[in-house]
Amino acid sequence: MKTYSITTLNEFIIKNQADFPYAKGELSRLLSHVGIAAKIVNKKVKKAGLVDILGESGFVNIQGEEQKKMDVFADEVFISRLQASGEVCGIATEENQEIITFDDNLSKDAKYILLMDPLDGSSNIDVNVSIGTIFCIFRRVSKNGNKAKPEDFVQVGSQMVAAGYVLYGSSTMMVYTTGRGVNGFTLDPTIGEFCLSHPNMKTPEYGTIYSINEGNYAKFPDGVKNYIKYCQEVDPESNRPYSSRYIGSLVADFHRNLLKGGIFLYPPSPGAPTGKLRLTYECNPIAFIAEQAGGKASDGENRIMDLKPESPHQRVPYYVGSRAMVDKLEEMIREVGVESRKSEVGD
Ligand code: P6P
Repeated sequence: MKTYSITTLNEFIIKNQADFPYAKGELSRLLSHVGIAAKIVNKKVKKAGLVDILGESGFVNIQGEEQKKMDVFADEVFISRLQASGEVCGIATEENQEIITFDDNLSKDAKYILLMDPLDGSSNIDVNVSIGTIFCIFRRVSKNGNKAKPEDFVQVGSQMVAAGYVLYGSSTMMVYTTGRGVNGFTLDPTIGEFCLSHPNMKTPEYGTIYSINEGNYAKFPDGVKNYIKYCQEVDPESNRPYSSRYIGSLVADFHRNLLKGGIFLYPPSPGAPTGKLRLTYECNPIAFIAEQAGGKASDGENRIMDLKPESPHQRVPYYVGSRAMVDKLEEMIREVGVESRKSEVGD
């Protein structure tokens, strides 16, 4: 009789823990608790359009309870589940200006910290567009047995121990890496488990999708404008036309490009002079996934995971996806740099 052959998230985590000889299970337990929080958030997100919770705050639901914005709800769920894990001593999230430190005895000795955007793109929930949770995990650099310190939350991205995202889309997926490849799990609501559906994910070297909010085109740096024009001509090497695809939800745009090949761009603009996306809990985790899948993530000149954050909420220009596409964009940004230096010296 054919058995129901699935690999659940927890089974996969435990199986792969064996690959880390010195692992004592802390990271495994932490990742499992991220999965539990994702399932709780998913339950609310999937019915957000009904009477319970809308994307906007300030409404009172039929029980007369003060309604929370979905991202506040998601933030509270992840914080409570992660504290219950006892495996993190502190958290930084987009929803909280200050870092959250746990000083209960269990958590104070924990060796990990976590940064996250609990519900990225939540403004899309009212129009039923996919949204996501983005997270990354570091070892603490402050002394165990004390509260987490600010320096724990501004580490260079290359120090990440794990990173991932949850995509609340047509199906709900959790995609993560611990530095040994990328694996994707799809939630089977009939059994309430994330099941391995995309083992060892790799992104195509080239793609024909570019994702950018072209409403800001007039203000983009010249190198980015030149790259968009390049995408709008048929690619001379492959004779392939490009497609512009932009959902306005980072996790959804990135996930599609990860599978099909493509580049996501969020350049500086007058409204966001250093870019809109946050280095620590949006750009770094997605960059870790991208690199582990064979792709690349840059701020236009530098590897994202080499940047030293100044604060947990620092914003940076962000270009991520198929390696050859990010390379081409960087080349066009450099060319403009050279041209503008030439024009300055009057060559
Ligand atoms: P814009 C959502 O608000 C978000 O943070 C990302 O998920 C998304 O990629 C970006 O902002 C969209 O920004 O300016 O194009 O609406």
